[in-house]
Amino acid sequence: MSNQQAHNLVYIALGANLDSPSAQLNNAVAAMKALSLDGQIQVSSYYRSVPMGDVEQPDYVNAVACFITQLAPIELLDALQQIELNQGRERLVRWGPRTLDLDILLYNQQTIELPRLTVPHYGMKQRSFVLVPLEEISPELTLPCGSSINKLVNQTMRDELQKLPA
Ligand code: A4P
Ligand code: MG
Repeated sequence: MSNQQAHNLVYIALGANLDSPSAQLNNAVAAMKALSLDGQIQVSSYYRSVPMGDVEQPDYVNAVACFITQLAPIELLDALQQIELNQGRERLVRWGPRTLDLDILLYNQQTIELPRLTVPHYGMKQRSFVLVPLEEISPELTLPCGSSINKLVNQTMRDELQKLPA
């Protein structure tokens, strides 16, 4: 264990668009429970979203999860990448289709700039499929930059997503 405080509140973006995406997210949530200090994990609804970017590919299922962990940031990244690999993730095309993508959105209120890890996640403030589920689980959240989540989310973003039945 590295020199981190024991209770770190983390937010993770989940995305999948191959091989039964909702089942991929269910499996990822189950796997992430092992990273949670108390075995608890809060998960948003699942949302269907149109692919961002120019690659022709199936629609995504996206969600956001939140839990408390003792893992340091790089340990958390390693653990999430292992879960991606366990679920058959292959890195073929940047922004291309994937069985599972797990991105660290927030780690406490820390700003992290490491070769392998940028937190807050660089794209999060532009992405409806991140902001809408994030607001669902943490409507009072403020980002390290000072923006509050409910000011970042607008109706156009909500309209871009289709909430899937639980
Ligand atoms: N990395 C740096 N910071 C982080 C972080 N905060 N969390 C590094 C996770 N990883 C981070 O990621 C590449 C490298 O980013 C990692 O090795 C890690 O060291 P990757 O998962 O291997 O590759 P990627 O996901 O293809 O690239 P990238 O840039 O993360 O893609 P995005 O931004 O995740 O976009 N459309 C919809 N509707 N929904 C989606 O979820 N996702 C993408 C991928 C494209 N279009 C989408 C969606
Ligand atoms: Mg990624």
